[in-house]
Amino acid sequence: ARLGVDLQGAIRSHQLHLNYHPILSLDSGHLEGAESLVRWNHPVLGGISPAEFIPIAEESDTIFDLGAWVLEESLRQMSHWIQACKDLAPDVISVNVSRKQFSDPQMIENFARIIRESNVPPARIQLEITEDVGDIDLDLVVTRMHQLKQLGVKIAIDDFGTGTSTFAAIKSFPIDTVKLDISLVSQIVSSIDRAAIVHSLAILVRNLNVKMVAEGVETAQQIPVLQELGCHSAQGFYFSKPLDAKDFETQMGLFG
Ligand code: G
Ligand code: G
Ligand code: MN
Ligand code: NA
Repeated sequence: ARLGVDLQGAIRSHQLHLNYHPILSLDSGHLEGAESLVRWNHPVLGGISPAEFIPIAEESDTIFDLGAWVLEESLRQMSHWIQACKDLAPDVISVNVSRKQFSDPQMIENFARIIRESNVPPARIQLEITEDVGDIDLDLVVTRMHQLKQLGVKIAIDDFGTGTSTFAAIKSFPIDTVKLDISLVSQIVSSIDRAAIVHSLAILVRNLNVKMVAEGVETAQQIPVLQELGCHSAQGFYFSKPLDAKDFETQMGLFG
């Protein structure tokens, strides 16, 4: 509860910042995207992981304000990169959206305003949502996803292939991208069964004309296997850790 109270203040007093994780073409190395990841530097407790504070924010409506802040800040950064770096900017900024945010009656109104005021072309914005919507009504999520699509943004399914609802998600959601979960990617080299699952998912995804991105690539050996399985985009510690904006600019060569 204490962290929940601190979090409201953290948003107001600039204790939050974003890191960016590069999404790369496995074939050309081209910078296809940047996933923004929130970080909290607590004045007393130090760095707190989003794995810890996002669930706390989700227990109250704090996630609504946090989600709005993350979207605004991601788009402010992306707008800067587009203007300052031109062709060297990432193609897409990918922003995590908590399933709980879908229960916010103002969600679409707020997202529409933030996107409009950002000056980032909506086609260069991707919203990531996990395939399991939990206790949020599936019909509500589907309706809101269609409303988001009408704003012109891309939708990605995060943690794809792990949940209990992989097929429901791919069938019901208007998706552009699936992000293959790290738990599948980590085992494709060692487990024939896992590779077979990824292969099947890849066929399904390709037939639906959906882009597949591998998450959590950690070794060089995984790359040819992913390409063989039909996955041509990836992110992971093998390429880079999530970076703050300055390091992202330097390491991704955004200024040439
Ligand atoms: O970046 P890291 O591995 O510490 O992230 C841990 C978890 O927190 C991941 O599940 C990630 O999706 C989630 N996360 C990170 N940033 C955000 C954010 O801005 N919004 C939401 N909803 N989740 C985030
Ligand atoms: O749930 P989501 O996919 O949004 O989680 C993103 C988190 O996954 C990021 O916080 C990032 O730190 C973590 N991540 C990204 N690539 C790797 C990787 O190669 N290995 C591990 N262990 N974690 C990763
Ligand atoms: Mn994600
Ligand atoms: Na994931």
